[in-house]
Amino acid sequence: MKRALLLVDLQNDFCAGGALAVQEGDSTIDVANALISYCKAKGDAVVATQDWHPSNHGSFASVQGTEPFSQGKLDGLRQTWWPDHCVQNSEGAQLHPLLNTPEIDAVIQKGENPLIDSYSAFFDNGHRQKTQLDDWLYRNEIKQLVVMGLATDYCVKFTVLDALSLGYEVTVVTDGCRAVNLHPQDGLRAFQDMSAAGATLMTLADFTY
Ligand code: VGL
Ligand code: ZN
Repeated sequence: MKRALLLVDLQNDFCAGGALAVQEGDSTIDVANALISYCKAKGDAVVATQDWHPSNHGSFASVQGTEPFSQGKLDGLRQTWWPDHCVQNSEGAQLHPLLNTPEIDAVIQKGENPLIDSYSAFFDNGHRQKTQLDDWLYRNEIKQLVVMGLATDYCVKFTVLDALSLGYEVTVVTDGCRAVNLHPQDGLRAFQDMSAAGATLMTLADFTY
């Protein structure tokens, strides 16, 4: 059965010095590069996602005139207001410079609609619109996903939950993920939620040794 490595939002803004830096975000890049080598040698596809917001995105606290990391509602859905991040074509939106990008077969962008946020790489947060990811995987006959990236408690979690509900077999590489942790245990709880929904949790070492 065909498999893809799915690298979630390994972008500058989620790494050190970025607008929405996740603690130890950069440490995921070595894990990603090791998995890229491993997966490519096995014939797997490698897909990366990019959070890709217009500068007027409705999830930005600056757009709403609110404090970053406070909560509100966007298009009827509960929303955390974020610092401006991953603005289309900005440096912060680029994939991390140390990521082995030449090995990436497809880049899927999400979060372009200013009226709704999009944590999952498959759908916006209201499940109103699909990205190109599911179609790309279908065209390439891929039914198994190995997922890692940023951030555990947002884009990784919702990508994995959607993948499971779409019928993919999903493995999450835990040491390739880091969390925002607005609340201290959010990352851990996200792993529990993904596992409870049917994902297999592994580490890089489980793959390579
Ligand atoms: C993300 C918050 C806002 C993520 C994206 O990639 O996990 N988190 N936008
Ligand atoms: Zn975002």
